[in-house]
Amino acid sequence: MSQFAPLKNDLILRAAKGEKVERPPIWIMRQAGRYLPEYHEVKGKRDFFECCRDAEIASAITIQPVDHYDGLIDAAIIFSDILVIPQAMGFEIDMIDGKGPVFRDPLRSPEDINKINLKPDVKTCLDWAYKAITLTRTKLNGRVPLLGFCGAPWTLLVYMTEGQGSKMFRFAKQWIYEYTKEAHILLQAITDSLIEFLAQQVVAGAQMLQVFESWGGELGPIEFEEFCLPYLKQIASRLPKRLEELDIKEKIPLTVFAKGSWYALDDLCEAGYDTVSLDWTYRPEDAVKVVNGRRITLQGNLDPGIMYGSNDTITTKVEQMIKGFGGGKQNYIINFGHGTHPFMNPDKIEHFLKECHRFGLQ
Ligand code: 1CP
Repeated sequence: MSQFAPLKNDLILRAAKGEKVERPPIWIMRQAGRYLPEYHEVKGKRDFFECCRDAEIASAITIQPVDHYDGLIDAAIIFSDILVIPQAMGFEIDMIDGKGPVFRDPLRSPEDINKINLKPDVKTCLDWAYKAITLTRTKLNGRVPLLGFCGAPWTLLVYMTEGQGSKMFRFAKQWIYEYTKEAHILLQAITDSLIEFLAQQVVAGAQMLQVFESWGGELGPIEFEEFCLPYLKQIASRLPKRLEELDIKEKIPLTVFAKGSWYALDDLCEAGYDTVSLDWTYRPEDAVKVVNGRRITLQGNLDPGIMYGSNDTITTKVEQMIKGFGGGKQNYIINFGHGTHPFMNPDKIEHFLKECHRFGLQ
């Protein structure tokens, strides 16, 4: 018997598996975070990664949006970051207020690979992440499912080589175009670690998983096929085998979010994922056409910037979106096309969520 309480709301798991649902489930990328005053209260002056590593704090922050929007949100996502895999491989990262993550010693030439650990023991060195998941799932007490996640290999290669977010991707591009062989070695090593990391998150209690390829759109279609897709496919095909080895019996839905890679939607539908998450550059009707009856659930895709519009605008856009995805009673999960921003008004988000419920039930 499971150590956790039975789920009272399993809408998102049913939608991800392609079942008919009474309304489309909703969660929001970066739903825990800086736009919520209670986040700042709990975080205080503590370092970001210190909060992730403290199971009490991480679980409290994870549950904040579920409490704040009581009954309006259908999943929690563990408070952590995609950069914990680079940390496991030996990178030191500072989270700088107002700037984001900065790596102390990014990879600038193939020899630099020797400075990192390509085969970290992610079960041991990220044990804090699993403890946070187990505690959060216990505290959630079955209210909504808990999502785990990771960054995709190319996106993590970008951070490992650039050292931070980028506009020009000078170093990441040098890796793929000049140090191509070594870039593949790195991507493969990251992939191996990610599979174990995702599997251990499930062992700890994660009930659905998302892979964030946030920098996918920096590559053209041909490069996406070489540097993203094969690794995304490996994750989807090897993870279930690893979960089987770990004696996980239930099916764990897997989502891929490749921001900006609109050209890859057809390929992503064949990549082994249950759910494909879309940014706001897709017209929902067009995405549904590309899916063309395949057993894929789409997730997305409201421009988060719409939260800066009036409540009436939000209402109109929610209606358009849900209609565009065919009403949302099957194969659809509502989300933003990317994460919340720190400047957003929590009340606007509440209006968004309520309108999603209203139109989703129609
Ligand atoms: O509710 C949640 O979603 C919280 C969990 C979460 C997730 C899923 C956080 C907390 N980060 C992420 C994923 C993440 N981290 C991604 C993929 C999603 C996306 O594209 O946004 C990426 C690219 C990162 C890297 C990262 N971490 C950035 C972006 C840097 C850049 O390149 O511009 C930033 C700012 C962070 C820090 C971070 N992670 C999470 C939060 C709440 C914050 C802000 C930290 C703070 O100052 O309090």
